[in-house]
Amino acid sequence: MGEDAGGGHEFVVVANRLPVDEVTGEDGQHRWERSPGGLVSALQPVVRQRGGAWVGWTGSAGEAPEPFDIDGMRLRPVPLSAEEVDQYYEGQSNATIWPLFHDLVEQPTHRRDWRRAYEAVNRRFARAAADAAAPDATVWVHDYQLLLVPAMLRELRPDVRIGFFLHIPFPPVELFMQLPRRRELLTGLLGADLVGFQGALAAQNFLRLTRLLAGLEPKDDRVEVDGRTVVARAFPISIDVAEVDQLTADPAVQERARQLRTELGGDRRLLLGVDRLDYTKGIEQRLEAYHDLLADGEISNDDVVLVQVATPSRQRITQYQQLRERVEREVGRTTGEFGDVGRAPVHYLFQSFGRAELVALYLAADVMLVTPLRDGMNLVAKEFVAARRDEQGALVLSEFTGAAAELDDAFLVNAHDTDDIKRGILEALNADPQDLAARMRHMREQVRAHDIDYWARDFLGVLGVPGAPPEAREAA
Ligand code: GDG
Repeated sequence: MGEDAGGGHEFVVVANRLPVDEVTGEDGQHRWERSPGGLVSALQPVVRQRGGAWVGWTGSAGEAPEPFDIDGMRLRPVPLSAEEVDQYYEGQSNATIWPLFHDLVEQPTHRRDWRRAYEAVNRRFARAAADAAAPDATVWVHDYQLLLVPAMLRELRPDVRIGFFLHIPFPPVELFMQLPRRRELLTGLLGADLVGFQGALAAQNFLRLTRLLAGLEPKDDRVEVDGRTVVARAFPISIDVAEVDQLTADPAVQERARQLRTELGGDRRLLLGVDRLDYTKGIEQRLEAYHDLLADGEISNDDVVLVQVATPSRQRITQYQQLRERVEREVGRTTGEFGDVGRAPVHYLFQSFGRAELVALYLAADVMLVTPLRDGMNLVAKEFVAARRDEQGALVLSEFTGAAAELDDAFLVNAHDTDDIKRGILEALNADPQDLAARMRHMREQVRAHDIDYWARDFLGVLGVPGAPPEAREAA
């Protein structure tokens, strides 16, 4: 089904990671489990329905396993050596492109050996995609680790239709121009027929760059390259609303939310942050704002408590280790100055939690703090809104997230300005409940009408592939 005689696939997803995690069973046997997450559950029915394949890395260095099937998807692992993990993934992807595309929140490192590894690995992914694709197939490439793949793939397979989606921001031209080999990166993206971004600004930055760096003449949302048309548009990504609904309807999750509130001090208002421990997420500024509110006497440890979940991430990169130290120092400072025995002002959790526990936290919170310095979208903000079927709770949201364009009923703040974060928190804490309910209602309508399935169908529709109908998803 969906495969031609040569074994090619009509639809191929290409992403740095395969949608599986390796788990060890009680019998000591290794097996693969589909990874959780909205992107995987949105794409799985489309891939399955079309007899499609997913090309990506398993997450472990060394030889790659043979292709295998999971949930109706053919997975085609791409190998990465330990050195390539260092240079392509942690180096060029996460220590060069990631900080530069996030407005230089941290200084990017430029290294020739990283660039070389990035190019070699991108070529390997492009070859794997070319091998997987049937004649005239559609290939959907994802994210900043694979910016060169569209052009490399087009060279190998001019017959296929290529979509690319960037999950992180696309920087202003002046920043992009700082990248060594910037021209190749732009040319890489221009190999696609459709380049999708999280927001309109990113798409504009990209189109402007095609003029300034490649001398092209973009018009509206498209640009002609070598007699082809490349469309660049915003497709704001979203969440699996049905999954959140299922969890919030679960009595065990609701009970857990009540329990969390009691344990944290029933009468205290709960402020919540949930982020990967990443310097783009503005965790330090948020903690500083909270500290200053306590120091100014605007809030008191008797009345409020902050829970900050900081999921471990990219721990081998120095800047992430340093961030962790700074965050933990700030937590210690605030606890030391304002804590009481048995009553801490901050609960800092450097751990990863299950989905049910996260949703219980969303349900328990009075104020959700989402204050990145720059973020492509931010799914946590949308998950919080989706979880609040009670129409209670306030969202303090950074203007520098993609989500702010859609969730403008949040308490929007300039996350670079601690005073403005303080203002946002106080406004949220002191807001009239009716005002909060009206804001939450609007935000919920927005998220429910634009979930992850909508996003996938929208992108694939513009690319010329109808997305999976909702029935396909239920049958999955
Ligand atoms: C990139 C872009 C864009 C967090 N802690 C735990 C956990 N999470 C889940 C959240 C949410 C996801 O991880 C994080 O998504 P974000 O969008 O907030 O951030 P990034 O990881 O930076 O994602 C971003 C996104 O791609 C999609 O395009 O929005 O801008 O940077 O779903 O709930 N999940 C579990 N345990 C945890 O401890 N299970």
